[in-house]
Amino acid sequence: MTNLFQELQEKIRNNQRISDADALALFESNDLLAIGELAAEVNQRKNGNRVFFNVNRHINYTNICVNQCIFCAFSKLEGEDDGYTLALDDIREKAAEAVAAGATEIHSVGGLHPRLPFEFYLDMLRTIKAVSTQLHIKAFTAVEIDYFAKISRTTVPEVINALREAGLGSMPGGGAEIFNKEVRDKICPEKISGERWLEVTEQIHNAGLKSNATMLFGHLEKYTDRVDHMRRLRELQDRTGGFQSFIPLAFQPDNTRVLGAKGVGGVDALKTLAISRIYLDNFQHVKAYWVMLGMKIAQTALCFGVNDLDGTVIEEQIGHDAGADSPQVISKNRIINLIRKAGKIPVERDTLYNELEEYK
Ligand code: V47
Ligand code: SF4
Repeated sequence: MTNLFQELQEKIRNNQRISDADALALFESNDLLAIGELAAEVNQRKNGNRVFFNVNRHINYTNICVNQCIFCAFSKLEGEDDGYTLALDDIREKAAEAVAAGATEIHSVGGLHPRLPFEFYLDMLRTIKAVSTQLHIKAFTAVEIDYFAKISRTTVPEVINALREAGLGSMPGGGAEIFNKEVRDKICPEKISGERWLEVTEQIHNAGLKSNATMLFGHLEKYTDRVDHMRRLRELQDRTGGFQSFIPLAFQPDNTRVLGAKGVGGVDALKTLAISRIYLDNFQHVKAYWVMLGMKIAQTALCFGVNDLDGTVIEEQIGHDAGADSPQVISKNRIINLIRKAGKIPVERDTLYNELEEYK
């Protein structure tokens, strides 16, 4: 074991934080197994041998978006072929399908539509809740919240209150991308800044809602940008404690306008997941989102510090439009088997990490 790994192991065993320089040194190391071993130790202390998943369904209500992020193969401009907006009846049907499939969560995000009024989103939440009050709605990101405040000419706290009253339960972690301005200006120039994403997220947490945090990696960013991104999340989490899980999203390059990006290899994916587990000591959960990683890397990640596999998903569009070759849906049994075959104990959770069933 080299000095770096010995030093970091000591820090971890003494419950000390690793520094930005430590995280950068890990990114620059090629010793994937040593990185994985450290991450697995951190995760073992935090979460033992148990791995969470949930039964959920995605509903992407519209792909029409005023932003045109160059990494996004999902969005369309209004009037373009393949642009769509779901009617409330479609949303009701999808929510009913989800209930029939045993889902406990609806995960719903979409484009920033130029003409839909704020009332549409409130109606959407009410429609889903009318199907089943038991369904937890995890919807919208700081990007949408900021947009809703603009289109309804009100404040972020008022938007959050109205959404909550209509049935919003918590929020997913999208829209974070990479906070560094130089990279962000290249990959999503029209999107709110990293600083604004963090500010809105702080308001979301202060209003008592939990959310997740993502990091889009494998495009134009450098290792230093990844460390900077995680540092800002760790600082915010110190202030609010409102993040549930960290989700590194492996960039899918097909049908996007990111020139020269080839996609994320297995080594980089595992390394990034593992380093995030070691660095983000104040996040309880690190999630391997199988849609972007593929099933085999997501399963392998369970030996590299990851303790959550997201869910059954059903009808994912954002990653698949960009060439993700994972399935559209996986069954609960398949997730349970994947976790068992990694030598771990599958635990079905709800969105807020209440345990529903442990599959010994
Ligand atoms: O914000 C867009 C990303 C995100 C691409 O919180 C892409 O539980 C890869 O945030 N390649 C949406 N990624 C997905 C998301 C998410 C997913 C699963 C669980 C949770 C959670 C959140 O997808 C966007 C953007 O960062 N994205 N295009 C692409 N080509
Ligand atoms: Fe619009 Fe989101 Fe796609 Fe950006 S990532 S173009 S904000 S849908």
